[in-house]
Amino acid sequence: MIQTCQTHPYMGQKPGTSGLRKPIKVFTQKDYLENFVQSIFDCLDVPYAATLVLGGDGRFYNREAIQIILRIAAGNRVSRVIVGQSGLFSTPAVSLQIRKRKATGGIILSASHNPGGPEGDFGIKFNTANGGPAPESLTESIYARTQKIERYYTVVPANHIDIDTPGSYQLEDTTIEVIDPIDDYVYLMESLFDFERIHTLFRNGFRMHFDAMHAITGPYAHAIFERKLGAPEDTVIHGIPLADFGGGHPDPNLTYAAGLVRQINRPEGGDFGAASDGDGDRNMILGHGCFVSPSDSLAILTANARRIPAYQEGLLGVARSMPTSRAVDRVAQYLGIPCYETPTGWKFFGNLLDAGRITLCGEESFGTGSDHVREKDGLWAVLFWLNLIAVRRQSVSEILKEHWLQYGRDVYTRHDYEAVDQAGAETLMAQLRERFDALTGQNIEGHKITNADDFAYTDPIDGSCVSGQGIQLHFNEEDARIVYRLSGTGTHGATLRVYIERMESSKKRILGNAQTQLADLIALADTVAGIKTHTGRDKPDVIT
Ligand code: G16
Repeated sequence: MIQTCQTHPYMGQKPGTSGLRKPIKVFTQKDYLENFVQSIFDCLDVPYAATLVLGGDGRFYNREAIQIILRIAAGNRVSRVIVGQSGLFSTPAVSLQIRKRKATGGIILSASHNPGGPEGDFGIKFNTANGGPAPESLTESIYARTQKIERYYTVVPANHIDIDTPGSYQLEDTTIEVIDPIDDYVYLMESLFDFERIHTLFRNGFRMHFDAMHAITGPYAHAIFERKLGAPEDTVIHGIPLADFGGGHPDPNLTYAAGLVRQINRPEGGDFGAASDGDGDRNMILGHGCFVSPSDSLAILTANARRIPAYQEGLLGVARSMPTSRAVDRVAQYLGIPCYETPTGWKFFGNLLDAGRITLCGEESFGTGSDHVREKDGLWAVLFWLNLIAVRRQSVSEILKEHWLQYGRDVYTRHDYEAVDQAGAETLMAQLRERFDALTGQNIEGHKITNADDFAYTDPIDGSCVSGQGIQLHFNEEDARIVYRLSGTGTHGATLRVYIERMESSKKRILGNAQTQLADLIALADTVAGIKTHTGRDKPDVIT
């Protein structure tokens, strides 16, 4: 039944920040998915000895893609494929299964927070045996392979495996095991956090709303918050995963989860709000009348880690991506633990976690995680906050305020200009790069640029280097920074991200609105880079 099919390379199958993401219409072209999957197998040492974990966030084309991948796996005589029931797995749950089963790796079908449905996006990424995203060296090899591919292996006839029923199936030499995608994950969470204490919190009337955004975390959230922790039945909203995410944009931020924000801010709206994204690795944390920026969240979790069962021995170290605010650096310094600054992309945390250099890590893009898996983990972050609230018996806003009063506040914002003209965005970046020397030492509108650079990183474990990871303007005299980057996850044109932060320690100003506090630097970011000129936009699409 194994058949060799001739094929031709597609240009541009280059993974970005997190796997290959393209509009669904690109992915469904003849042999497009087949080429990429075969290229993954061609880069595995011995594909026939492999055990793989396979699942996705349930978006449009997920089920068809699972069947195609199973046939290619069988065509390559892969030993075993573990599939989430109905083809579903959250990204952190895949990471957990790879580690638990000592698998060779896993294939995750998701375009994360990008919209789904027939007009939306699809994505695929490969995770390695540590459970984490493939490093750059491997994604480059997979890409190189896609550019030369001439054949792939599959099985005919195209029999469908019953992925809706847990059990063991055989496709040629390949054993396919369909498993419940939730149980092991819930068990892991129970081992990390004080569920009894959180249960008591809910029993005493604590009100929470979790917005699953019609994406993958719905079933996990019902199981954990409502069934395990005793939260009322309406705690999880938009809890049914839909192929088009209900027409929404499953990105847990103030713009795309605005309904949740309004809900929590109503007089009787509840004490705590949280949301996760398409594949369950991102999180947004809200208190009544307050938003916790992901950068502050990482700093607060770090400062309070010893209050949580899994981290009561303390942390080995922490890491943040470059554009994430420096709030966690201040906590790490106070605790006397190392703090690493990595490029954007969870894959850069993998070596530090594996080497035991860090325990927690996080990014401004709503990602937070720890060494319990090798992916960021949305529900983990929500449970951490719940455990913390239960221990400290304080509201989210009280915890946030106390944190700022102790450490100072890195007032922070990110402005996104989405789907702008690619050439214009690249020109903006190129012109900034050419002017580093001229900008350094300049005083513009009362702000002195102490130095300008393009972030480069050498991995302290394997010595691998990457450069061109984002332009930083440092204003050391006012402890401020502006960062410009082009996103590596968009699928239309370019997305320019501008990150702006300044340390504020004056008690009078510490609680102010970030957009107001940073208005001068926001204007300066445009003056220096010519954002309006190059993008043709006079305001950002998303402000975080
Ligand atoms: C991915 C990566 C993250 C990254 C984020 C945004 O997240 O895993 O590490 O911070 O994209 O990247 P960019 O700024 O390049 O768009 P996800 O949740 O989309 O997989």
